[in-house]
Amino acid sequence: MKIDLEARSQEKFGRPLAELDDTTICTMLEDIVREHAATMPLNEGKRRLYYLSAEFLIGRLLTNNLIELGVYDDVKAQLAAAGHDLGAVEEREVEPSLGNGGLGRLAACFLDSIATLGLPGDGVGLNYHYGLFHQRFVDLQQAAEPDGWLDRQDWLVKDEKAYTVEFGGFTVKSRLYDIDVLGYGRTTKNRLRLFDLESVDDSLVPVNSIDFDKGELAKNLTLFLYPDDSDDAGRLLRVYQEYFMVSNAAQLILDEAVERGSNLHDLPDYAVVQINDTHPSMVIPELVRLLVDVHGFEFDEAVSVVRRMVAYTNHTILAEALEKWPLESLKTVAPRIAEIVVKLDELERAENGSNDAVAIVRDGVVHMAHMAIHYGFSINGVAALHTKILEDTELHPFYELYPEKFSNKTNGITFRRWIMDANPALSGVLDDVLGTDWRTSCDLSGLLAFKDDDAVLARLDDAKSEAKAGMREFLWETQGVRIPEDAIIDVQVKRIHEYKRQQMLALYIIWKYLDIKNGNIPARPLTIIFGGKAAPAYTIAQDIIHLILLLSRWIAADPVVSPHLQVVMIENYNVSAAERVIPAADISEQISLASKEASGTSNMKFMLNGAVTLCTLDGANVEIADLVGDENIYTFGTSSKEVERLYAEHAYDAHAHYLRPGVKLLVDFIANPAFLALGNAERLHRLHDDMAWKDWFMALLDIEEYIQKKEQVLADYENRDAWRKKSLVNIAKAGAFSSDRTIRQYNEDIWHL
Ligand code: GLG
Repeated sequence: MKIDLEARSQEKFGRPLAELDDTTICTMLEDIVREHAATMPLNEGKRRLYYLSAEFLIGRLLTNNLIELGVYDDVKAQLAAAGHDLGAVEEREVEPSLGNGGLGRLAACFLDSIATLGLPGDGVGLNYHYGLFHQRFVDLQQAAEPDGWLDRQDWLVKDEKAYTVEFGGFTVKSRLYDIDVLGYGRTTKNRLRLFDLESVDDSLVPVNSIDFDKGELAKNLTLFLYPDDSDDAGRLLRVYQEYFMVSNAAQLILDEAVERGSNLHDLPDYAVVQINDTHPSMVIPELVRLLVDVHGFEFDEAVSVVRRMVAYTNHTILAEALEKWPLESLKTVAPRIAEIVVKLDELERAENGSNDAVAIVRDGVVHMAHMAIHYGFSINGVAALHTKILEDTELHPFYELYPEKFSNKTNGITFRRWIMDANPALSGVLDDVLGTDWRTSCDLSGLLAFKDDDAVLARLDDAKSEAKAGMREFLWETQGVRIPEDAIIDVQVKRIHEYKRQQMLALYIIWKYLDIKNGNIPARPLTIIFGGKAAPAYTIAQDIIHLILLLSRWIAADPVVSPHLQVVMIENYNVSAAERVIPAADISEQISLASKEASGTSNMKFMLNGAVTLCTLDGANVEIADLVGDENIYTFGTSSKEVERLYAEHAYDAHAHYLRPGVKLLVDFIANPAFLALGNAERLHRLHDDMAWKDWFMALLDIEEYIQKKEQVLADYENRDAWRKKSLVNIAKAGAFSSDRTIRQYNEDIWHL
């Protein structure tokens, strides 16, 4: 593709490029890319993949698309010649708010890889007008505000397809919007299909508040991702949303299959559906419903068709995320779906001998994951350890029934965004050292040959410094925070959740603070960076944010400690912020309680960008540790086997751990009088007591070993030569975590596109 920005500027605005402002240029570039993408044909193939997901955390698209189209450098040069900086232009784009955490970002990386491999496959989800929420910090606490991204975006294109969705008692019409998904170096494309409500009403949402009228269903279904589910109205709204999503998706799938020549009896030859976690699992009864009620299939045949085209990915073993809906709710939302679910349950009981442990409907509750496993042909976990836990414990009865359905697909990340886009300095070094093949092969192992090459190590080090400078600028401009140039950058960015144990890193900060107070001055400053949102209804997670913000302020105000220790919490952490902070990190904090983090994907992004991992042996950390070897990673903590035993035998005694002198000192610091005076006493007491008495995710079990390990990491950092080698090995081994690899595996084992 050829772009002439000067000509475009004259033609559109009658002015030279030099005179346009950044926002205008940004929109102009988006228009150029969107118009070009509109002319690109879709990836073709008899069978098409539909990746159904409640979330697609796609991030800004402009830079990424320019890279995919191979015109990034040219555009940058044309802008520079006219006195503009593409970096500043990129900052004008508003990040779409269609996702939440790892699951949504994984879906986005997958779309990129599916398109890059030229496979025919679309994402299908919802067009949330206010996204999850926009996080602000007010009085050292999280405030959640509507994220009005939609007004200012330029990528959605209206599709002519539209459907009717029938709920119990009322009917709504949908609208479909598409975002073109380009692949690296490809001339064909896929799409992200986002359904919206025709009768949606943005004005239901007050300014600055995410509380809205949950009753007005025909107007509110697509306003927010994961509306507060702490009460019945909120939970019911989620079921309505999910049914709206899958009913539209199922109608689209049948429609397009017929267009491609299917007679629907052969539907599995034309479509395969990947259910991303349980949110879209009602697509199973919905497909059955459409085949039976609209297309005249016998129930048994409809079930047999659906069974051959639906696959399910499990992303967590946390009970709170394995959805269970009251059958009564389904009856309210979609009575016919409730009927079909009951029939599916009866059929399953007849086939498998009515075993309550694997039942779909039990005591009036519908177990969505169970339905997806019985009526899908494939179930996969997202890292080797996670899949093993599914097979051996969490889903063991299912594994006994259907061992052939189970497989592992270790997660991956797209190198286009997480290195080419996010870290141009490092990409440049890799181009020079390895040639540009790595950009498509994602094989970085050639770097290992340069492990003892001073020049290459120095260049990698320069790239790290450049990334750090970019991050410093970003945090200064967005939050007014200054980070010392020589600081070690230690980062934990992810959703705030007790199992991820941000509270344990907070305890380390308290320890370090006291240690410096005691006169142990570190060799160089340490900057600890957090980022992440807490679900508005998740009180303890909010309390953890409060503690972090309080520590940040407290330490910054202490003249003895602040030159050596700094705590920063990124406000409204999102993909754009991740692209700034991950390339700059020296230490990657992956400290979840073993067995609880299914995979993690930030661990892979940090590694790819040369950070060294400090971790428990959880999720994909286990695979990272195997790849890089003991000398290039720091592991600690109770093993997942032992953690499982402690839970099973109710053998973890939080209070006994709290009472250990070194530990009590740290936990009690949370509720020290000065903190109580400066912060929110209720939050601090609650968090303190929770840790002292409950500590469900066993932070106190691992805290001492964690502190020791971290001190070792900091000491080792001072051996600059050895550290640079560790960093190089981490980059070199990261090829295993390219999402291209993951998608090839999905395609070979499950989709067969
Ligand atoms: C989940 C898990 C993560 C996982 C991600 C993608 O908690 O460990 O990496 O999905 O599979 N809810 C999530 O973000």
